Amino acid sequence: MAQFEEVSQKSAIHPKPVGLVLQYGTAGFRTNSKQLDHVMFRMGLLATLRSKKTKATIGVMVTASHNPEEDNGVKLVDPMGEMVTPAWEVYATQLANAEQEELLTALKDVIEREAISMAQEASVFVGKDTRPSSDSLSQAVLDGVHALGGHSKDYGLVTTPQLHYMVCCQNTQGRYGEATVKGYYRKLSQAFIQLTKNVPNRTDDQKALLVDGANGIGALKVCEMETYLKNELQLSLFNDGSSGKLNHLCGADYVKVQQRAPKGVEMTAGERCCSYDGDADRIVYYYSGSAGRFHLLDGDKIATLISTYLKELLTQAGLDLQIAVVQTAYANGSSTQYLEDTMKVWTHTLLSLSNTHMRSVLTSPPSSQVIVRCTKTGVKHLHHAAQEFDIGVYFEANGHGTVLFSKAAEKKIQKLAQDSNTNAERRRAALLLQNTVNLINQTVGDAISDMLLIEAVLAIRGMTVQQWDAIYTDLPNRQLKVKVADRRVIDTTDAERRTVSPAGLQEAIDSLVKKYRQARSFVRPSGTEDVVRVYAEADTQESADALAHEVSLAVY
Ligand code: NG1
Ligand code: ZN
Repeated sequence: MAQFEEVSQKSAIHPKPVGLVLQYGTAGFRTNSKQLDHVMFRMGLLATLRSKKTKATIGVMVTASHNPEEDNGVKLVDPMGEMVTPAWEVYATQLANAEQEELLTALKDVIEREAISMAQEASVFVGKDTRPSSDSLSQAVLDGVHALGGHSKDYGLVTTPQLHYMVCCQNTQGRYGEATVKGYYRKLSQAFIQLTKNVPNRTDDQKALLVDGANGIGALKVCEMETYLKNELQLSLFNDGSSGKLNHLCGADYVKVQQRAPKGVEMTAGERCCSYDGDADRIVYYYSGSAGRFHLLDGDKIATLISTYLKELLTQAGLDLQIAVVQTAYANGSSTQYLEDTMKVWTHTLLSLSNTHMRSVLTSPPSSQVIVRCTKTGVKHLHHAAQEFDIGVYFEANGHGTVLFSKAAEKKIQKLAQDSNTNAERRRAALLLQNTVNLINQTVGDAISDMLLIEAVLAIRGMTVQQWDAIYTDLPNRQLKVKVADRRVIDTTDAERRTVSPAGLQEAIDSLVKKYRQARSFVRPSGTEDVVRVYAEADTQESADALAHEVSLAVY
């Protein structure tokens, strides 16, 4: 067939280094950019097949997120803007690792197994981050799409969540928004302005925010967005990519793991600051406290802030919707405890404090607790778990996350917001909820959208960053990376909180943990780097550091 001839010819321009084996990991393929040309071409092919199979537009994002500038990577985006379904991750790995002469067989194998009609049209959206290698690598993706006769739209430089958003908009015929970067800015900024416009006496200080753009795509895009925000948020941008290297001594991953401020951000005591990662799907906040002490507000603190805000609005609106927070093993023990225990008490307190008028409008008392779930690392797992609830707030501790609303929940909120017979307080809460839904990029974690949401919540609740930080106190913790000969010998269970192999490792960890107070530790092989990650927390920083160190020695 002519189509396959074209694939043969074009694949010769994107040859696979013999013997190279790569894995579709936690977030797609990721390695040194020099090893990825053939993978990109083949992901263009696979995205085209996925599009034919789903009869929908598929996304391909060229990025290696928080990895060093020399690396690159690629991830596929499914029709609703979510991560590609696991079965196709397997195909991705098979296709990427097929030797040059086996490529057509591997491709035909996918076509056959999925019973794909090759006559079906295909459409693929492509985006890339600011890495020097992203230009040629995204071109390789486009070559793959065209080799199989697919249509493509090249969005060029966009954040990962922007590309997810475009795919979702396209496949919902605009119901989610307009599939353009401007449409994205308009939707989010309108929602933000609606949310904050009635907040009384917002001072310039309260509107000010320092942003570390990680020298990446997020810096570029937040600059483009700023005019749409009409001074309702005043951003001071650092690490904007004009001189520094991507993710080098800056960005969300650096700040979270090193627990220190990024290079180049001039912060004064008490100022709110945030850092994006290299493709702007993660965000963390921080500030400098008294005596210059660094305070981090990570994904767990973000999830807590957002879920308590939503819970409060649901109570005020009298909407009985179930709300869950989904975390991973990396969630700080204090955050889990706060959500499981304190939130219950908090909701009861709120109910008993509410005025009689408010209580009388509650059709049924809202469920009193926020449900907390733990999944394996990787947004796809959290996203999936969050879909089971009316409202699912999911965040990895590293700041990667978003909020999902079920269709039924969105409808209830919308109905109440439009009901002119309802009383003013309930309606106000419903309108706030409606604008909150519009502000959130539900397809995937989004640093810009999350930033706007956090800023809106702080403004509405009249909270300072210090008050937010004081909701609970993090247990001191430490994350370490350990290089081992083969990280895959480590196998885990219980949402990665325990190891099942190699034999004896879990017992060794258990006995080390027993030596410390309020301690917890686990290890797991990274899905994005060739390392084993070690996590430890305990009552003091010294204990957390010592435990992490001892556990790393047990991993060797
Ligand atoms: P790995 O390398 O599998 O730990 C890291 C992050 C994940 C996720 C992915 C994708 C940690 C501990 N792990 O995965 O949470 O964000 O990268 O970016 O932060
Ligand atoms: Zn990222």
